[in-house]
Amino acid sequence: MSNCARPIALEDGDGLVVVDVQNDFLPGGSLAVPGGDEVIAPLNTLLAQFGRRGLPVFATRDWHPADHCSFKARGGPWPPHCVSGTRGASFASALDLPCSVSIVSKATGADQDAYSGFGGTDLDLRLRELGARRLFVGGLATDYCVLNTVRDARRLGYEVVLFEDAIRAVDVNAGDGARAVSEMRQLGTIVTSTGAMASSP
Ligand code: VGL
Ligand code: ZN
Repeated sequence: MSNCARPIALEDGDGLVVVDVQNDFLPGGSLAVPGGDEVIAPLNTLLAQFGRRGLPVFATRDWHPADHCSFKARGGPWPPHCVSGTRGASFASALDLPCSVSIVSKATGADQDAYSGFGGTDLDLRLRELGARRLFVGGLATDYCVLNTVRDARRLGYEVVLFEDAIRAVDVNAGDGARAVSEMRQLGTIVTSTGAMASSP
């Protein structure tokens, strides 16, 4: 263990939420997040642990039409990214998602953006149906979709465990990622790393 905190053991009611680990957010992608590929190994560790316990796994994805309002051509802040059905929108092939993964597509309409996995989706309903009360979160990007997903999760009453080794920030402004992590901590999120998981070697 790298810290002195009690190890985290998975329990019934835990759910893993993998946020937007899509090719366009990885190095070489159209909206590449620096070090974005580094989240894959720690997420695979969590995926294996959730798989062994038979606990539910959710994967959110940005799933935009080609004329999405967040794209520069329409006056938005971003280059085109995660256009539905393209390779850039596919989950990273190295990410070990199980066949049973519950996929949550967001910002699917041309005039609607959503950084949160809960925004305009049935994620909350699906989590409740499966009895999830504590969400383990990692993915991309810390300062956009991870932050907004965690804000909504806390507002909706979920416990949240955030894995610092399994997130990376866009950092449009220096420090955005660090500020996002402190806000999430302030909201009552447990901020830890995959090394703190009880079953890790
Ligand atoms: C995201 C910018 C634009 C994200 C999505 O997944 O964090 N960032 N669309
Ligand atoms: Zn987007």
